Amino acid sequence: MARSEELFDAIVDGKAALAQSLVGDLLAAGAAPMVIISDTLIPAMDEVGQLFQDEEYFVPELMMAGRAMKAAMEPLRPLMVASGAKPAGVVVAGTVKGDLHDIGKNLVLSMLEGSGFKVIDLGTDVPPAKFVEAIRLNQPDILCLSALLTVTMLAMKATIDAVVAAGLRDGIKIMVGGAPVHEKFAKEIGADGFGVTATDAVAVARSLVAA
Ligand code: B12
Repeated sequence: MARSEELFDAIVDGKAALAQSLVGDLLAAGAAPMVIISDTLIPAMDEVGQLFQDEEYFVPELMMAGRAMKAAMEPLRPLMVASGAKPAGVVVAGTVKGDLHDIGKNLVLSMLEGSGFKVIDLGTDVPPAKFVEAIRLNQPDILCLSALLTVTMLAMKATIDAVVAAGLRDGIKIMVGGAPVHEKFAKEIGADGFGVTATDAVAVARSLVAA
């Protein structure tokens, strides 16, 4: 499917209701959820990021585009879950403390769910202690951490340190990602896996469970 220009513009212009109804139209016309995401929604958010960087957009426009992206994802999420195969593992996930960005994290989690993982989403701005508590409670195979701000990358390390201090590190694999995160950093903070995209997240999660 080529990019839907209407949907692209609806996201960039922050029109949540329109974006959601256009997604409904595309689904009704037979478009695959993942194709809508990869061909239109992600490029639209990239465009929003560029406009922000070029100082054509400011925080209110970012917020509106973020809301439109969330609204567009709503009808897609259950479909991605439904297309999943048998359970592949349990994942506890969240955006780390101080960071409110969740669009990429939600995309990663939708892809993981769609690939058969059971996902426990702790949301955004999650303090290390809350991750530790969720690991104790749910005994997941994987802890998945997302960060979009350079400053909150440090909270990834604090989270991993807290998991180690709680004596839970041996029983779990840790995967990190988000735009500013890179492989060298992931290794330095003691993560087991790192990915750039939501598609990577699935491949990395599968390999961590298999290891
Ligand atoms: C939308 C947005 C917002 C929205 C967030 C809405 C929401 N509910 O998420 C709002 C308006 C709230 C916001 C606020 C801020 N933002 Co902002 N935001 C963005 C923007 C435009 C898009 C982010 C996004 O959703 N991208 C689309 C998704 C699909 O991509 P993604 O998040 O990168 O996720 C993908 C990968 O990274 C990966 N991934 C993500 N997590 C994980 C985890 C794992 C394990 C793996 C494997 C992969 C993975 O998979 C995803 C899909 O492929 C970016 C610019 C950009 N182009 O990235 C700036 C950006 C991230 N924001 C930025 C800034 C500075 C801020 C603010 C500080 C602005 C301000 N002055 O107030 C605040 C901070 C608030 C806070 N405490 O978190 C900067 C960060 C700079 C930096 N390096 O630190 C950016 C880069 C903009 C810029 N160019 O300056 N923002």
